[in-house]
Amino acid sequence: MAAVIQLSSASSNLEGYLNGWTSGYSSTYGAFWDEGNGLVTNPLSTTVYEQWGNGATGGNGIYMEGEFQYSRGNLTGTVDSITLGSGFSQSASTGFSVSADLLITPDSTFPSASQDVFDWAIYDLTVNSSLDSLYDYLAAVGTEIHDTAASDTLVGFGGADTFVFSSGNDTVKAGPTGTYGYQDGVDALDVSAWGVTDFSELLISDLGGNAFIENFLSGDTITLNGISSSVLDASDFLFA
Ligand SMILES: [Ca+2]
Ligand SMILES: [Ca+2]
Repeated sequence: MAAVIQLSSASSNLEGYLNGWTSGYSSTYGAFWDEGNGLVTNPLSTTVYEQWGNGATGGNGIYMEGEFQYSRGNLTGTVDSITLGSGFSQSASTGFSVSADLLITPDSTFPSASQDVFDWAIYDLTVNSSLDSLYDYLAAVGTEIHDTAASDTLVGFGGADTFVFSSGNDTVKAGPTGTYGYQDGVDALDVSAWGVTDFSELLISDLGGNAFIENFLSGDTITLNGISSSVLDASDFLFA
């Protein structure tokens, strides 16, 4: 299992997006929400909440949806989605809202019954206004990162990432501390949407110290920053 990350036009440059989101985010210590109780800042361990959100009104914010309980720093239950965006708002009647810039679908292993990396991610967002522990969580579970049809800048994390390319001239590189570029032997490159069925159909070269992968039929490309093309072989790719 892995967390699934979907970029949008707003987060197409994921490196720039994560830096900008962090600088425009300030924790208001967050709140839980469910339809029956509205917004709750001191959650009860006996209540199942449907949302948790954090951010200053009108600024960058985050909220998650699912069915979860919270007690003494320990979130349990299921989280279905995590959304990062701008224009944060909260309402007792309808819960939280942000522009849906970056959508993360968590894997099913977290949050677990005990305190875990997912809880630290919430803690870091709340106490330090930081995504650092969310990056640690994404490293722990691995990710599937889906690009947009345009040209994107993707960043990975410390675990096994599968970068899924649709089209465009995309780049994979390290972003903020705790994010990573392509890690050979750890990460995978999914070019199945290109319609490429075999390694020999890819044109691979070195360009300015980066590995450069071309689909010469469509003109779609992938640049792996700081990677030598010599390390790439069929085992690094997922084909159609
Ligand atoms: Ca990785
Ligand atoms: Ca793309």
